[in-house]
Amino acid sequence: MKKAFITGVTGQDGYYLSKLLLDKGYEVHGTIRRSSSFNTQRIDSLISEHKSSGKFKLYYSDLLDSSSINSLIQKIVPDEVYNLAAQSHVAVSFKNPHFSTSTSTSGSVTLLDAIKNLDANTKYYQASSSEMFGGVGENSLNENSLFIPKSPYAVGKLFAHNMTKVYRESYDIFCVNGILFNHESPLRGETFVTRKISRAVGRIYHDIQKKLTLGNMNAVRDWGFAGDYVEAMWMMLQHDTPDDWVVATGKAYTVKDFAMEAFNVVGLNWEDYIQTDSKYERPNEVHHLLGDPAKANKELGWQAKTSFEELVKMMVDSDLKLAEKEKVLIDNKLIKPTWDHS
Ligand code: NAP
Ligand code: F7E
Repeated sequence: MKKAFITGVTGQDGYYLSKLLLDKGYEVHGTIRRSSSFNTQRIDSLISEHKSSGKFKLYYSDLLDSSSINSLIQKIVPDEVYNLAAQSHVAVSFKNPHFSTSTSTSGSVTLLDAIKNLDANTKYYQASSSEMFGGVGENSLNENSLFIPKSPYAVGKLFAHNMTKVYRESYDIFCVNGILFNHESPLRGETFVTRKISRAVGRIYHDIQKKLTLGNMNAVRDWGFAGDYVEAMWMMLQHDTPDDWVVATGKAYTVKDFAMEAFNVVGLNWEDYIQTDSKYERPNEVHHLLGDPAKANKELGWQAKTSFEELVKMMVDSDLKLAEKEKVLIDNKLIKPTWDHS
C-alpha cells in the first residue's frame, strides 16, 4: 500500500487530493495546524469515513516547525509527498509578507532536505503557481514563459519552485513543480473572488445580503475545477521522469464574466447588486493569467473536464443550499448575518 504525506491537508486541494488518493487505496498522512477554533471542516467527512480503516492519519505540525516535519517524514517514510501548505491569499501576502514567504521558502527546503536525508526514493510534489508569471501581457503562458512575480506570495512560490529544481538536478530526487492556474470549487476559501461571488449570490437570492463589493473586476483568470487539478498532481508523480508542468484550462474570463455567469444561475442581473471599492485592489495587480496546458495534455494525458459554466453553477448551487440553511438560523435568531467575508 502506497503512503502519501500531505501538508496543507485542511485546505481546498487537501480535501480533493486526500479523497483521490484514499479512493486509489493510499494510506494518507496529513499535517494540520493547531488552531483556537476547529479547522478540519473540509476533511471531516473523510475523517469519519476512514476512522475504522485507519488509512487517514492526521498530525499536528506546521511547515515552519522543521523538527516536527523531519520526524514525521522519518517515521512515515512516505512514497509521495505533496507540499500544499501555504498562506495562499495573494492580497493577504502583502499584509503578512514574512509569514507568507517563509511558509513557502523555509517549508519547501525543510521537506526537500528531509526527503534527501531519507534516501528512500520518496517523490515530491511542489504546489507552484501561475502567480509566479506576474500576468504581464495577454499571451498564454507555458513552462518556458518568464516568471515576473508581483507579490510576496509569488516570490515565496518562485523560491520553492527553483529549490525543487535544484534538488532534482543536484541529488537526483524525483521532485516536480505543478504550475497550477486558479482552481476553484464549493470548498474554495470564502475570500477568493470566485467563492466570494458564489457565496454572495446564494445570500442575495435568500435575502440575507443586499450588495456584493469587489475590487478589480477587469482582472482576467484561467479558472478550472480543483477536483480536476488534483488528478494532474498525482499524474505528475506517476510520470516516468520528473519535470514541471502547467495545469490550466486554456480559457480566460474576467472577474466580471464570473459574476455575470453566477448571477445568471439564479436569474438575477449582476449590475443590480455589485459595487466596487478600491480597498479590494492589490498594491501590485496581476492583470491577466491564461495558461497553455499542452504539455500536461500530451505528456500526462491530463485534460480539464469541467467547463467554466459548469464550475460556476456547481459553486452557486452549493452556496444556495448553504444560504438556505443560514436563512433558517438567522430567522430563528440563532446566528447573526455576517456577509463581509473579505
Ligand atoms: P488553501 O485552501 O488556502 O489551503 C492552504 C493549506 O495550507 C491549509 O491547509 C492551511 O492550513 C495550510 N497552511 C498554511 N500555512 C501553513 C503553515 N505554515 N504550515 C502548515 N500548513 C499551513 O489553498 P489551496 O487552494 O488548497 O491551494 C493548495 C496549494 O496550492 C497552496 O500552496 C496554494 O498556494 C497553491 N496553489 C493554489 C492555487 C489555487 O488556485 N487554489 C493555484 C496555484 C497554486 P489552515 O487550514 O490551518 O489554514
Ligand atoms: O483573485 C480580483 C483580484 O484572490 C483573483 C490563489 O489561489 O490563484 C489565487 O490567487 C482576481 C485578482 O485569486 C476581488 O484582484 C477583484 O486579480 O481569487 P483571487 P488570485 O489572486 O488569482 C493563484 C493561482 C494562487 O496561486 C493563489 O494561491 O480577482 N478581485 N475583486 C478580487 N479578489 C478578491 N480576493 N476579492 C475581491 O473582492
